[in-house]
Amino acid sequence: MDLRHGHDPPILIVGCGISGVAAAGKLLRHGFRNVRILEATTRSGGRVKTGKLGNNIIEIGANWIHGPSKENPVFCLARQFGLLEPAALTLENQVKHVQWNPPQVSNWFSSSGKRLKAEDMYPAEEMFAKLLCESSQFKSQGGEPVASVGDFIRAEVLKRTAEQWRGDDASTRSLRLCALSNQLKAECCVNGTHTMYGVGLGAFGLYKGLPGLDCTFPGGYEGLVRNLMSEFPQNLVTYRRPVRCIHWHNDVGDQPVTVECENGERIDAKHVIVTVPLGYLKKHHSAMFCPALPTHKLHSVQRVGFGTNNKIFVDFDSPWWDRDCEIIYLVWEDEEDLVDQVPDLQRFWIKKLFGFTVLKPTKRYGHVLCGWIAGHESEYMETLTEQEVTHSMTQLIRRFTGNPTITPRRVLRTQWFHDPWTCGSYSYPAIGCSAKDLENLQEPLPSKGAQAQPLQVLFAGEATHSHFYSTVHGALLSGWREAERLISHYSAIRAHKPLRSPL
Ligand code: 6YU
Repeated sequence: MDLRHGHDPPILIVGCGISGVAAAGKLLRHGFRNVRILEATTRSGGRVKTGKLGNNIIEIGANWIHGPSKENPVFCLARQFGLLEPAALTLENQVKHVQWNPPQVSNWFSSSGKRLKAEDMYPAEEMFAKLLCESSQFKSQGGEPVASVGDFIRAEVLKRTAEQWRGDDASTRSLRLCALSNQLKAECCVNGTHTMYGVGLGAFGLYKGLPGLDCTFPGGYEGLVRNLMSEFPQNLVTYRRPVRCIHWHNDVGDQPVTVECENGERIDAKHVIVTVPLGYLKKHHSAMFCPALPTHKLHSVQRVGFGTNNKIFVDFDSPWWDRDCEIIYLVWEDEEDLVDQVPDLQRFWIKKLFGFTVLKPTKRYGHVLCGWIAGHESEYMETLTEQEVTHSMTQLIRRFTGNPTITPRRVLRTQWFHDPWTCGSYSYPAIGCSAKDLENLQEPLPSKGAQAQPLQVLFAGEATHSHFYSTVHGALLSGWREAERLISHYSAIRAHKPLRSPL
């Protein structure tokens, strides 16, 4: 696009996560030069955040490329930048259809300190995977039998276990039911929800999985951000510059949008792309937009869910799990009732931790497990001291293994709910939300009614993607989408008349 000097519209991007970086990159590639990112923190990447545990790289935020195959732009870019291991690049890896529950080598332990046989638990795992798959078939068509995925699973489990597990002995049957509660808690982590009883059955199928066996970045996910930003001009991003309020105009006039920062600075722009997380928007929308968001958009901000999923890394001198183990499940023997929430946060928060993934390869990581915990229990965990979390993890592992001597070397937990610029982990389709809500979240301001939409405020970020919400590729595509919206806007204008004023 030929945007002559002085005719280049000032574009501000709020937030330097992957969606902000993607939007800026595309605009720059199309000749826009007057682009600036305002970022609240001291770093780029947002929820793509790589950290260290001792000498090891760990992911504080996003872990995997979900569905690494040719349709996934994160995979394509990572391949292009040379950030992946050969195994992830094979065609075989890219065609595997595994949804988000790849069959993994699992070790199972119970709350009375027993090692459970994986083959005894397999019927529970299989039933759960089938029910999840069925839950995603409703696709917001209305007339769902029950409101939530949790309710659907519970009702079906009651029916199916009565038939399918009739011949099994009572204790195996009871353990399998408890294992189903464990799977519900694991699914809370996948969805970033407090409870699967809050995930809408109609909307659950809006999420689209891509083929390919999930893979990681051996050098850290942040390598993707660094590569994407490598061609950015210096000073494109202003760090430590939180935006307090966006003053926009509910008409089609040509006045600038004024962005007011926390430090009092006011910056005029022709267009503002807002990429702050939905959790942040839920909490701060009333201060952040003047005039306020239109009602339909605000209702969608409130209806789409945004929950918490945290990790607790635990480092050991030696493993207490099998050599080939990829995932460890912890089954509480008093949870036959398909529960995924605890009655008393203070006393029982740790029961929400469903288990651990084993960081591989061992040669690189040593013996490090990553525990997963979602929901209000996870948010409560964030308020405890590191010593308290370490103590609870030690007690938990000793109890489930029956080995009172196991002692972690180091523990590190994430705190996404108390991160003031994120306020949780990622979005999910809550009860009552539909495809229309995701559409509303991506709608620019002023709303469609205006004949010639001036595109004052645009919205990107993972929660605005219609079917890849909650992922890095969804966030990236949403940034490209909003950049393209502006690119086509100017292509259309230029087809009619040359650009005059920068504002
Ligand atoms: C993925 C994965 N993954 C684990 C954990 C987390 C997330 N995700 P950003 O927040 O990045 O950027 C916004 C910026 O705005 C930020 O820098 C702020 O500082 C800034 N800001 C805020 N307020 C501001 C202000 N006022 N002024 C200026 N700046 C401001 N995704 O693909 N693989 O393995 C995981 C995981 C613990 C926390 C993840 C994963 C989610 C991604 O990290 C996330 O979507 C993107 O990074 C967001 O980028 P962004 O640019 O939008 O925002 C039905 C069904 C569904 C099933 N879902 C299946 C998929 C499950 C997802 N799985 C996730 C799992 C893990 C483990």
